[in-house]
Amino acid sequence: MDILAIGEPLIEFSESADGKYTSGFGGDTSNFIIAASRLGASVGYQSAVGNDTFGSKFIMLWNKEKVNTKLVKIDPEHHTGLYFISYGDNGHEFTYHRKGSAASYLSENDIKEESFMGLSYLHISGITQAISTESCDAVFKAIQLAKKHCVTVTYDPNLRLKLWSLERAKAIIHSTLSNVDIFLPSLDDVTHLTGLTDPNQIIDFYLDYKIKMVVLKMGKEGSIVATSDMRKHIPAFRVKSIDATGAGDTFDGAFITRLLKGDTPDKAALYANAAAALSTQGIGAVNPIPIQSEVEQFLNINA
Ligand code: KDG
Repeated sequence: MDILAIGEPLIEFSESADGKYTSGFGGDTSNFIIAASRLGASVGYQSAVGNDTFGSKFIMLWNKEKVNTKLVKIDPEHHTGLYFISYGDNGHEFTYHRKGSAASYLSENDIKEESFMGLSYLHISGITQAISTESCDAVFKAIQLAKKHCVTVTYDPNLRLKLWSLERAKAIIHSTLSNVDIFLPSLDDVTHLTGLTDPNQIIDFYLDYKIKMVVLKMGKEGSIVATSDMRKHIPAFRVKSIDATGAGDTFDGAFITRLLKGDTPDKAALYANAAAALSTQGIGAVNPIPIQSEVEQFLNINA
């Protein structure tokens, strides 16, 4: 397995113009791992779902998407989480029904050393740390084992202030960074976390944590890839966007997959910008995630 992600999947209900809701799939780490698989990586997911209809739908989805589910628990006592996406003047807004969900009961005991042997990348997220103290501890244990087995740790803070306070988020996210190799935040998230607005100052701030690579996602402004001796701005692609839900997760999945395939960081970021742009052309998180040939075709025409 190339990449393992740990986190919570959420059944999605997305509002249409007529006020009706369409069901789909979401959950940042699940979106991420599906993107990586669609773009050519060999992937696995560690999570828990309820013994309910929504849990079964996720298992079917991951099987179809070639995501290894060996580490997905079916929890008979807790439900699969869900969320609603509503659209307003400021883009999308999420309403969660996830408290007490199966994935929020993931704990340190679920994280086993053998999962990290022979693995290339571990992808984790601030959302997995925010949903419960048990799953936050599980993330820290996973990072510790990843480090022990020389697995590259990639981290998206995915700051969701409906799940935890800014103070707690700052404390946990910033203490996670000392063991992170590749940090993939959105500009919006790190503006909240640092109080800074200038992308270069934000990058300097995070490179001081001795993170090997910071990849700043700036939506329509593209992305910046930075290491201690390189910094490059990669412009975004212009597309007709409908819904940006999951675009950051698609970017992360595409970026890591391309690094795995041997791309340089700036080439991987160009590819990830394209994949993320394409993922905004449909409603919801998972449906519009592109496959490899769609990204390649788009790059042939637009790059
Ligand atoms: O990045 C998109 C996710 O935020 C969405 O799918 C729902 O996982 C989700 C969350 O916790 O917000």
